[in-house]
Amino acid sequence: MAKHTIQIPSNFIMGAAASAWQTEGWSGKKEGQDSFLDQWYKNDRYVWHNGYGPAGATDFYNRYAEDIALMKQIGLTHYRTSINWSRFLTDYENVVVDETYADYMSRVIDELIASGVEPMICLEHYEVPAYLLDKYEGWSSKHVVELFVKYAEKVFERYGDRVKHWFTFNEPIVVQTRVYLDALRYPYEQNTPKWMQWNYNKTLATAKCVQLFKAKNYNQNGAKIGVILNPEVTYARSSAPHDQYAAHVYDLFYNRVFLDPLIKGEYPQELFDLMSKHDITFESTTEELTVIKEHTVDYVGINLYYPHRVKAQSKAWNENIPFHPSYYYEHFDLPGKRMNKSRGWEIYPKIIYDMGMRIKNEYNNIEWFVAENGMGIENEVVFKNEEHIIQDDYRIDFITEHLYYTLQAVEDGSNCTGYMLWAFTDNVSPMNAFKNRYGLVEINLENDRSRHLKKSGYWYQAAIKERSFVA
Ligand code: BGP
Repeated sequence: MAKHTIQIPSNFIMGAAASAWQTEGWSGKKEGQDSFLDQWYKNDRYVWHNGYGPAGATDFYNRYAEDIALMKQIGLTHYRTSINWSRFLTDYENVVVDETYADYMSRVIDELIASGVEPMICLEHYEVPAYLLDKYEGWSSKHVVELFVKYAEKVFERYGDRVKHWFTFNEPIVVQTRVYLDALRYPYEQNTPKWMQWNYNKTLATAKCVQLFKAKNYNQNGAKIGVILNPEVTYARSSAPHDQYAAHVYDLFYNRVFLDPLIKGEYPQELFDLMSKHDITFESTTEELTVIKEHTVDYVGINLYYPHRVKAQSKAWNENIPFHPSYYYEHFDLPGKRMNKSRGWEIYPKIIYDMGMRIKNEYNNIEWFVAENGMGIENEVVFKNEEHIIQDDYRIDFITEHLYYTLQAVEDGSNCTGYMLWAFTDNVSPMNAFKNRYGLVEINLENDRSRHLKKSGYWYQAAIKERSFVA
C-alpha cells in the first residue's frame, strides 16, 4: 500500500503515560503506606521477573527532574501519572497528608509545567491503601467511598490551582475482576456480587468527586475531571445470533457497567435484569443513583491495547459454582491473528477507530482521548545498535498504525483530543515487573537505572515536532 504523510492536528495531545506505583519506587515510603499493589507484590513474589519489584521501580521519586527533561526533549505535550493514595496520606481515616510526599508531588507538577508538559493526574491507579483493604475490604465499603472523596478534596486543595486534567480512577474494573471475578489474587474468592459492589462503589466515588470538584469551583480555568476506562473492544466470532448475544452480554458486563453510568448517568436496565436473573445483588440507594445521574464525567481517557473476540459458551454450566459472566461466552482466537508474542496480545489497530466511532454514536460524542496504547516487548536489549540505542522498529510500526486509526476517527467526527503512549519509560508492571518493556525511554537496570531514548523515542520526537508522520 502506498505510504502517505498523516497530519496531526495542531492542538492534538501527543503524550505518554505512567503511574505512581509503577515508577516512583519506595524511597521515603513509611511503614503502613502499602497499597493493594505492594500487598500483592509481597504475597505473590514468585511471579516477579528476575526479582525486580516496586522497591526500586524507575526511581522516579528521586529522578523526576531528569525524566521531565527527557519529556521536554521528546516534546511531549502531556504526561499522565497518578498520585499514590497510599503514600499521599499517613492516616487514611482522618485524611492526614504526608507532607514529604505531597511536596514531592508538588515539585513534579511544577517541573512539568515549567517544562511545557501538561500534567494529567489520576487519583487511583490501583493504589488503594492496603489498610483500607484489610479493615473494610476496600471498595466493598461505602465508608471507603467517603474516604476517597476526602482524599480527593485534599489533593484538589493542594494542586487544583495548577492541574487542569483530573481523573478519579485508572481502569476501575481491573482489580476486582482479578480478585473477585476470576479469583486469581488474594483472597482467591469468586464472588460476583462483591465484584459488582466494587464496580458500583467506584462509580459512585467518581460521581461524588465530580460533584465536589464543581461545587468547590475547581473546574475554573477550564479544568476537567473524568475517568480512565479500559473498554474491551469486542468482536463476535460470527453474525450468528448466539455469538452476537455472547458479545452483547460481554459488552454489558465488562464495558457498559462503567461507560453507561459514568458518561450517561444510568446503568443499562438489561445489565440489571441479567444480574437479578443470576442473583447478583449489591447495595445501592435512590439518593446514590441520583448523584450518579447528575454528576457525569467531563471527558474520558480510554486505554486500548488489543481486541477481545468472543463466541457463545459451548460447555454446560456447572450450576454449583457461583455465577460468572462467562456463563454466556468463551474467548475465541482469530485464526492467523497478528500477535505481540511477549505479552500474548493480539494486534488489531482498528480497535481505536471502532471505539472512537462508538463513543461518537452511542456516548454523545463526549470528549475522549487514547489514555494508553503501547507494546511491551521482552528482552529488547538484543535490538541495540553500535550506539547502544534499542532499534524498536516494531514499536514504531505499532504506534504508526494505532495513531493512524486514532486520527481516522477524528477525521470521521469522533471527539478524540489526543493519544498517549504507554509508557514514557520502561516500568514495573503489576503483572511482570520489568519483563515486558513498554518505554520510549529504556531504563537500564544493569547500569544504575540510566535512561536512554530508544529509536521510538526519536521517532515520537520527530512526529511531535513535525506534527506529522508517514503511514
Ligand atoms: C494497563 C495499566 C498499566 C500498564 C499496562 C500494560 O492496563 O493501566 O498500568 O501496566 O496495562 O500492561 P502490563 O503491565 O500488564 O503488561
